[in-house]
Amino acid sequence: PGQHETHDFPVLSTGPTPQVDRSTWALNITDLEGSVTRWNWPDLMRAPSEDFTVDIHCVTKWSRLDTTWRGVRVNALLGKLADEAEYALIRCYGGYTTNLPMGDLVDRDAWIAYKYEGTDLKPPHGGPARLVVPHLYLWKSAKWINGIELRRDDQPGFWETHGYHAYGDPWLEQRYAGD
Ligand SMILES: Nc1nc2c(c(=O)[nH]1)N[C@H]1C(S)=C(S)[C@@H](COP(=O)(O)O)O[C@H]1N2
Ligand SMILES: [Mo]
Repeated sequence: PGQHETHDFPVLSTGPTPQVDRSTWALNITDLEGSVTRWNWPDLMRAPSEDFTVDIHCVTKWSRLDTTWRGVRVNALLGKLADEAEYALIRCYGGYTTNLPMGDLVDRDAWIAYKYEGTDLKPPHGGPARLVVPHLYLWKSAKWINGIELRRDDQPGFWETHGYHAYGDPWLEQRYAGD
């Protein structure tokens, strides 16, 4: 509801595009005790990956249908760690953050994507790797992801502290806090 289809792929970033090299790329998973499990690029490449086709919905009212990606399911990375946490705070190169309930990362479709339409994900769209969570507004799909912090509480991220909805279900038009 409230969306229109676009055939472009607009770039929406709050700051400059970080230049992240695969040789130094890392994804740090922090558990409730503060222990960090670090995934580097070869680790990510060894994880089970899959091609997927999804519709994406930006809160600025464009939707793009049938986008094709390749990536690793978040639940394949988190494993049992997910059981102990209620929420996740996602951290990115460049400082962007966003929050999600843990169930949305591990019981629904959510991937760390590194290919888009058959080629390496370009830096403006989040390369080397970004989160893709198609059932929520696209601001939850953090570009240049480098951390998943497991939490007991729901800590608002960047847009969530600037008036956007804590959850962001596009089917319910949860655009802004209070929607
Ligand atoms: N790190 C980071 N991730 C981000 C953003 C950002 O500014 N920084 N913008 C979000 C928003 S508001 C949208 S709509 C999508 C846009 O993704 P795109 O630029 O690939 O279209 O990325 C999301 N992920
Ligand atoms: Mo957005």
